[in-house]
Amino acid sequence: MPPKSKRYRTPEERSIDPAAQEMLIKADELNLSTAFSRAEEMAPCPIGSKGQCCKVCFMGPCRLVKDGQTGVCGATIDTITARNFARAIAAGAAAHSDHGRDLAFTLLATAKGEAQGYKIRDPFKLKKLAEELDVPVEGRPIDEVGVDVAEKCIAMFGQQEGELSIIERAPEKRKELWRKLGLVPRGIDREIVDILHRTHMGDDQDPEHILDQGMRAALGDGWGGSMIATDISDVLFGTPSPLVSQVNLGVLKEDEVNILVHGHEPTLSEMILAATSDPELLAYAEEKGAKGITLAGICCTSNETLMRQGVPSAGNFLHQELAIITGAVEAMVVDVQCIMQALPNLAENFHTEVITTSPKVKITGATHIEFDEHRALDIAKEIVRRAIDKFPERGEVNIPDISEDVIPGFSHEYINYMLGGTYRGSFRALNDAVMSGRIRGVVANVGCNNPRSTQDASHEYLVRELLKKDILIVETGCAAIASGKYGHLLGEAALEMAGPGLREVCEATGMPPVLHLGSCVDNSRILTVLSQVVEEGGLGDDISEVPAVGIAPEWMSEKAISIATYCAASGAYVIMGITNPTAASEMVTDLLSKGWEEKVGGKIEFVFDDEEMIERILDHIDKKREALGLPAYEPDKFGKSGDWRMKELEGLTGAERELALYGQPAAN
Ligand code: XCC
Ligand code: SF4
Repeated sequence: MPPKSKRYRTPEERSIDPAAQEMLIKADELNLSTAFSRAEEMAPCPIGSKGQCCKVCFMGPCRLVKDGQTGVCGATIDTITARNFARAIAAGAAAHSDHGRDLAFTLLATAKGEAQGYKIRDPFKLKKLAEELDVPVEGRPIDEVGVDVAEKCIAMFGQQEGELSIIERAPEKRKELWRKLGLVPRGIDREIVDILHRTHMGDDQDPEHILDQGMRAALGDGWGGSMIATDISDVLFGTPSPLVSQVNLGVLKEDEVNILVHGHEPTLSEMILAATSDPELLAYAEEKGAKGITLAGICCTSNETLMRQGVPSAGNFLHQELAIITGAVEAMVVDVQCIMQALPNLAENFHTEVITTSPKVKITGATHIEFDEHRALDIAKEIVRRAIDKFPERGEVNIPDISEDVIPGFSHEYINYMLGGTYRGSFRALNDAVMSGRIRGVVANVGCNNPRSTQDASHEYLVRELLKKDILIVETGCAAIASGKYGHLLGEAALEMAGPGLREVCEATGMPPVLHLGSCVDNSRILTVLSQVVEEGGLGDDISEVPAVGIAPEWMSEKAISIATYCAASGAYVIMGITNPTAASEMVTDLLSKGWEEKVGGKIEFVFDDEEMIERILDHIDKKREALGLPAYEPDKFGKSGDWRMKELEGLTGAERELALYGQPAAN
C-alpha cells in the first residue's frame, strides 16, 4: 500500500534496511502505527528541540522565543539551554551508571554464592580489577576477591569526596588537566545529584559553570559507572572475543518459539539463554508443535549476548516494533532503557507477550515478571515456558528472509592479543600503522537510530566512505548493529571497501577494519583503547592528540549526550547528527565546541549533512597528524604489498623477478 498522504514517507525514505522496509509495508497494510509513522505525524517541538523551553519551576514553564527575552525569574536563553543540556547529561549518566551499580550487586551476590546460575567466568579480569582497586589477591579464593571488588565498586557510587579511583586509567596528562580544572568526579551519584541541584530554580546560572559540572558528571559515567558495567559484565559473563553470528529480522525462525531480549542488561538474558537449552523446556516446546527455541536480541541487551554468546541480533532500536510485526515473536522480554511504550499496544495485534522484568520498569499492558538474581534461572525458565505457551496462538507469520553474518566481540584485551600475540599483547602495530599513514586515523561510530532520519542511512554511508579513506572504525550500540546488517562487520566484505593502506594493515594483522566493541556502556572500552594507544607511545601524550573522532549520526537518547560529553571531556572531537539541542543559544553551542576545545581539547559539534561530517572528520584527523609531526596522509602510498604484489611477481620470469625485487639483476 502506498503511503497514505504526502506527510508519510515511503518505506525507502524511512529505512535503507530491506527487512525494515518489508515490515513497514506490512505495518501500513495492517494499519499499525510505528515510530516511523508517529514521527511523521508528530513534528518535533520547535521550541523544545532547540533547548528554548525552561520548566524547572512553576512560575513557568517559560518559552523564550523572542530576542533578548528572559524567563519570569530573569533566566537567559544561554542559562536555560545549558541547564537543559546538563540535565540530559545527568539522566544519561544516571541510566548508564545505575546499570553498572546493578551489575556490581550481581557480582556481590554471585561471589557470596547467592546468585542462582551465575559464576565468575573471567577470574583474570577480576584479579586485574582487584589489583587496581587495592584488593589483596594473593592466596585468596576468587569469590572472596569478588566480594571485595564488588563492595569497592558499589562504594564508588556513594563516594562523597576525593577522586574516583578508576580515572587512574586515563593518561597522566589528561588527569592533570582534569585536576587543574576541578573535573575529576568525586563519586558517581554525587556528580549527578550535583547537576540536579545546581540546575534547580535559583542556583547555578552561569552557562560555562553549569556545563563544567556536566563534564564532571559525564566523566563519572564514562570512567565510572559505564566502565564498572563493562568490567563486571566481562567478569561475570566473559570478556568478549570474536565469534560468528547473524543480524537482522531473518534470524527469527518460522518453526521455532522465538524469544526476544531487549534493553541493556546482560544479567537476565544470559539466564534466558541457559533456559532455552533446558531439555525439559525443549521437550515442552516440541509438545506445543515447535521445532526448538530461538533466542535473539534487540538494542544493547542484544550487543551483550551477541558478542559473548553469539546470540543473533534481530536488529537495532527501530527494529523493536518491526520484530513484533513479523508475527513470529512469542515473547519480547525487556529490561531497561530504549524500550518503546508502544510495544504492548502493538503486541495486542499479535500473539506476542511483552514481559517487563526490571524492578524499575513497568509498562501498562505488559506482563511483569520481576527479575531477582537470587532466583534468576527459575525466573528465566518461567519466562521461556510462557513463551512456549504462546506458540500455538500464532497467526500469520511474515519473517523477512534477510540476515547478515557478523563477527562481533572485540574487547581491548582481544585487540591487544590480536595485534601483539599471546605473550606480548600490544597496541604497537596499530600505533605504527597510524604513524606511517597506512591508517589515517580512527573513528568511533556509535549511538542510536532515530526515526527523524532514514534508519541506518548515515551509519551505512559514513562507515563505507570512511573505510575508503583508510579510517579504522570502532563501533558500539545500535550503530554496530547497523553495520552488521550491511556486511561491514565481516572482515572480508569490509576489506573490499577499505582503502589500500588500511587494507594492508588488516590483512597483515588479521584485524577487521570495523570493530564491534559492544554495547553503549562499552563506549568505556573506547576510552580504554584510546588510553592504551597513548600509553603505547608515538601518538601524543594525551587522548586529545590522537587522530581520532567520535560520531553519533543517528542519536536520540540522553545517554548519547552523556557519552558525547565524557568523550569530549576526555579530549575527543565528537560530532552528533540529527539536531542541536542547544541551538537556541549561540553562546552555548560555541561553548560546547570552541570553548571546550580550548579548555579540555575535545568538543561537541552538531552536523546534519553526512558529507560535511566526513569533511570535518578528515580535517580534524589530518590536523592531529600534522600536530604530531606525522607524514601527511597519502591515499596511494600504500597497498603495494600483499597479494597484489605476489601475483605480479608470479607472472614474471626469474630474471625479471630479480629486477623487480632488487632493481638490478642478481649477482652470480
Ligand atoms: Fe538505545 Fe543502547 Fe541508543 Fe541503541 S544506541 S537506541 S541508547 S540501545 Ni546506545
Ligand atoms: Fe521560567 Fe525561571 Fe522558572 Fe525556568 S526557572 S521556568 S525560566 S521562571
